[in-house]
Amino acid sequence: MTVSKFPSGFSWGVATAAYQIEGAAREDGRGPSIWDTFSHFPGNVHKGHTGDVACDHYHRYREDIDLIGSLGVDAYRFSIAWPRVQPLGRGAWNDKGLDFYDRLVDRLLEKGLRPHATLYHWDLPQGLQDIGGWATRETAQRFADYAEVMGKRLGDRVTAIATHNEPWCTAVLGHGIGQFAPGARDFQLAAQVSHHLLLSHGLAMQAMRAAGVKAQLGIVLNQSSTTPATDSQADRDMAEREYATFVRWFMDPIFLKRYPKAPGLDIYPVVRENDFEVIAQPLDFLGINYYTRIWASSAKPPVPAPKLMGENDMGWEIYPQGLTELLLKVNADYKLPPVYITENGMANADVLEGNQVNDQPRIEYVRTHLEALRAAIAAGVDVRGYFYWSLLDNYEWNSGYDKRFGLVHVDYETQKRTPKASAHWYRDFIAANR
Ligand code: IFM
Repeated sequence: MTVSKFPSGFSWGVATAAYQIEGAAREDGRGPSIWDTFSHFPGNVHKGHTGDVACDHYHRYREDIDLIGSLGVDAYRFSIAWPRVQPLGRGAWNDKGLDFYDRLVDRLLEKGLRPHATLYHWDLPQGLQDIGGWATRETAQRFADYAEVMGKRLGDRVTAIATHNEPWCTAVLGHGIGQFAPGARDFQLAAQVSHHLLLSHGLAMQAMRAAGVKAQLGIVLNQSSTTPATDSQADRDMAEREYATFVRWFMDPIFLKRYPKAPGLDIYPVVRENDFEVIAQPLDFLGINYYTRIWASSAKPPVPAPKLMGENDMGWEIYPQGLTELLLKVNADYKLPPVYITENGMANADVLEGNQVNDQPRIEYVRTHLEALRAAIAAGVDVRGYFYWSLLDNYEWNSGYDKRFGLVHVDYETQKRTPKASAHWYRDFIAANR
């Protein structure tokens, strides 16, 4: 162990999301989401995989929570499937869906685990998509209504509620390049969607505060440090632009009441008077998801990133010091609330051999990122917790089930869970660093 102890009270967790693990897609009154529609459309997802069954967590949540307990963590981050609790995204609520999250939260509390809920991890009710989805402002109000109901229902028992997970993905991957649901390809639309997501975040924060929700309230953003490939003006401009569209695009409205400017950045949404006042609600916490850095090369063909520490099974460069660089930069640029690292993890080409998975690359990934995190904390960034992504191997969106991020291996034929070497390592690391 080369990392010295983390601050007292530091929270250790694992994270998941509803569509990636729950399955039971058509059970107990759950409505369809845009991911059901998207994943069933031929050609959208690797091998045509869908989240219909996933890890069958909806039926196995009790055993899965036991598994979480066995990892020695104190917190669990999960998301609520909006169409499970409100099948059309407006109008009637589904008691069976609401009961599921009640039982999940109660079971976590019984096991001494702090629940961290996320309201939106990409599974918009298809009923809302059919009347415009995130392209319309009205969806922001529907989201605030949903947040208020869930906040009242769970807010006295969960530690934290995040409005959105990674709105950049919803906007850009979902509406700019069509890689994610709903599969639109229009960057002007993606900008407008990002604005409606931010607005929905602000309205949801207001609604939950007005309802007296006791949980910590915040948002989860995916962020990266950015490195220009060379010292050329073109590469430096590109790095500035990429950082602006990835990180500042969401941070500036929330903390500074404006969209960022950067060289060559010329697509902006329509913003109405007072929108930034709504968006810039005070946060109890900021969740940051960090996986890799952005390498900015304007050359054609681009200068490749050096990838000195290799890459993960998604092809993403492993660059732990980017986590330190990022945290120090955002801490200097904004007046941050307490931060949680709400996701960090590695897809690895794991092999199950003799009931064991010896995933040494994942252990090295986590170890080096925790060193980088420790360095940021030592330099003054107020980070309160770390969640490994993910508890289980699961449905990796358009990559289907072939990419494995879990600390726990899942055999999708039998649903057998097998903790990997990294799960044992994480448990020992936490025990040594509490
Ligand atoms: O699996 C995803 C998760 O849903 C959101 N953050 C990144 C993870 C790995 O790609």
